[in-house]
Amino acid sequence: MKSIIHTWRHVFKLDPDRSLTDEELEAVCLSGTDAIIVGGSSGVTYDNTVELLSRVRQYELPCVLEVSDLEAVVPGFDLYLIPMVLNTKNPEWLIGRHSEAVERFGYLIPWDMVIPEGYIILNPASTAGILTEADGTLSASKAAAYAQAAERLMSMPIIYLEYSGMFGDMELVAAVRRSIGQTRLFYGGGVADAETARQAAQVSDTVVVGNIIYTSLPQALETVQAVKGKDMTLN
Ligand code: 1GP
Repeated sequence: MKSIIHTWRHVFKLDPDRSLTDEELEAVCLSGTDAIIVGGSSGVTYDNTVELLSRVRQYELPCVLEVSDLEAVVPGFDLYLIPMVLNTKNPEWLIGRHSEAVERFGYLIPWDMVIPEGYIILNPASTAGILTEADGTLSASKAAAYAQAAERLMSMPIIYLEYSGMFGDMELVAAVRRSIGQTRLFYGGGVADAETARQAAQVSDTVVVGNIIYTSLPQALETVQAVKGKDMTLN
C-alpha cells in the first residue's frame, strides 16, 4: 500500500521536550516542508506531546508521531511511525518492546495508521545509539545488507539511516539507497544548512531535519528549498 510517506522529500522533526515560540512554529509549519514528525529520544511525555500536536494542528501539513515511549502515545496524529532498530545488540529495541505493547494494548492499536521504520543507527554516541546499544561502526556494505534484509525479509516500508547529531557518510547512504528498491530511505543527522541538505537529498528519498531548528531557525528553513527546490536525481 502506498502511503503519504512516499511523497515526502523533506520533513522537520520536532521534539516535544524542546520549546519553540508561536512565531518559530509558524515559520516551520509554513516553510514548505512536507510533514512534521513529532519525536525525541528523552523527556517525551503524554502532556508535552499533546501540547505540540495541538499547536501543529493549526496548520494544514501532516503531523505524525514517532513512538519512543508507550506512555506518550497520543491519539489524533495522522500516522504512527514505529522505530525497529535493526543494528541493535539488544532485541528489546528490535521487537521486544513492540511485542509487549501489542500484548498490553493490541486491541486499541489502529494498525492501518502504523508504519514500521527499520532504523540503522550510525552515531553510537547519540542518545538513541547509547540507549539501544546500536552497533554504529557498520561499513557501507554491512549497512546496505541490513537495509536489503529489512526490505526483502521484513517488508519494511522505511529504512531510516539515523546519524542524529552528526552529518553522516554520504557514500554509505548512497550505497544503502542502491541496495534497496521501493522501500523509502529516510536520512537524518546533522543537516544544518542548504549545502548539507542538498548532499543528503542527492542520496536519500526523505531528508529529516531536527536539531538545527532549535539552534538556528533561519538555517533550518534554508534546508527546505535546498531539498525541494529543484528536481533532484538520486545517485
Ligand atoms: C533525529 O534524524 C533526526 O532523529 C535528525 O537529526 O537532529 O541531527 O538533525 P538532527
